[in-house]
Amino acid sequence: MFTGISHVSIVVPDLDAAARGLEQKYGLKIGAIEVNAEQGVRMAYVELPNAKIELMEPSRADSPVMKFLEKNPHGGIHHFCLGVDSVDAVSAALGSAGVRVLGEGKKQLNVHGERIAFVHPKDFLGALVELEEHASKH
Ligand code: CMX
Repeated sequence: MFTGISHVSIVVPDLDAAARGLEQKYGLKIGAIEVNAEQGVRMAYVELPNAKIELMEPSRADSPVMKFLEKNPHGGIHHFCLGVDSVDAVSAALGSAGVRVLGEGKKQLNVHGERIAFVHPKDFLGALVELEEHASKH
């Protein structure tokens, strides 16, 4: 069902400044900046050998991550992401166990076109969890 940890996602108020800081202070290489218009985020990844760090800032004023930034003006960890073999199958199994998968089954895609869904934070120990569909972990 779960294929591994894909990434940890941090919402930041200024993506370019965050990327510069991680490069200068930690030597972490930031990949290309991309926009997921549907999710309302401008984003980039740090690729590590076993997982990624995702950096996101709102790409529009009504972005869902704007609410997070209003509560956490300096940014912070927004969610972590588990790889799954099938978003539909895992969502159905979790639903049967009483776990709320957000979005009412509406198809959502990450910036790479992979299926994603989010688990209600109150149903995972207070942490927002993204499910991301891919055959093998990356
Ligand atoms: N951490 C903990 N709790 C959170 C949270 C977070 N990051 N974000 C929201 N919540 C809480 C809310 O406070 C709310 O709690 P209550 O039920 O107690 O009020 C609950 O979770 C549901 O949140 P909501 O905003 O009411 O619900 P929505 O269904 O409208 O949206 C969510 C939920 C989390 C999907 C949305 O707010 C969000 O963050 N969307 C962006 C998702 C994202 O990161 N997309 C990027 C994909 C990048 C890519 O790979 O391309």
